[in-house]
Amino acid sequence: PSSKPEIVETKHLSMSIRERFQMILKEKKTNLCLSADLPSLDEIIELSKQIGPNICMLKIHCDILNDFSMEKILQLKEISRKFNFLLLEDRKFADIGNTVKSQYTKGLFQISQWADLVTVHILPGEGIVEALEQAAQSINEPRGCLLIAQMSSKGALTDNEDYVKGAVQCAKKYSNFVIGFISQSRLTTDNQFLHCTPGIHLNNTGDQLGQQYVTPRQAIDGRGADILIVGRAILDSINRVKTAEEYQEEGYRVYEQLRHV
Ligand code: UP6
Repeated sequence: PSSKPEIVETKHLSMSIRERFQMILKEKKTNLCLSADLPSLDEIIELSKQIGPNICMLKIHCDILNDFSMEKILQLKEISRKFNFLLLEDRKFADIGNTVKSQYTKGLFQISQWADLVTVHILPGEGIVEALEQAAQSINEPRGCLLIAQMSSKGALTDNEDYVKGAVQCAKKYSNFVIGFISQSRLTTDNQFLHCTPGIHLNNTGDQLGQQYVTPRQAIDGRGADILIVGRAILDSINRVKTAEEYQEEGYRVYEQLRHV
């Protein structure tokens, strides 16, 4: 590796994840998160080199990969530093504090070693966030999480006022570690929390398994999204880079208009 990524990395180490996210949004003019739901980490690595300039974040599911290795994931981490995007492991933690602590730091994936951010269900109560924050303190790099307050899928049981209120309360209490939400609506006027919204597609309204899509404009305008999480709309397109550019341009234009950045 050249010395350039090292310089970038040092700069990032002194910033919180929240500060880094805001800086990336403004500097790169993108609020696009690619959901790289592909079976091969090699393919994700190649794609991330091409799409790196267009995204603010890359989201993966490490447990769907057929070629996971720490060596490869650290390579992806290096690419994320070079192209200046965040790495989100969409682990959707959902267990008691003591268990998630191990799931976060141990096992084959050692998620805490490489993921800037992870997704967390609030279902078990705030102990889950407390445990992850505690575990993250053993890593000497900034770490954070996104609380799953609402889901995009049909019939989601998160569609409940008390549930969402609980998520917002928890985010405020642990605001050093919780930098935002996975959401389908604007949950708080406190703009330090980023609203990240999956279920985005310009051409489809859903899939056969309950996924529901809205357009980038509908997500940002109607649903209060700051960050657009886009998977198959890009992955299944004929030219992934060109499609990513389209979602970046459309997404950031609407975001600038509506959030006055
Ligand atoms: N995701 C959702 N909805 C949620 C939370 N997470 O779709 O409420 C995740 C999925 C997938 C991605 O696990 O990785 O976002 C959406 O992919 P798609 O754009 O291909 O539908």
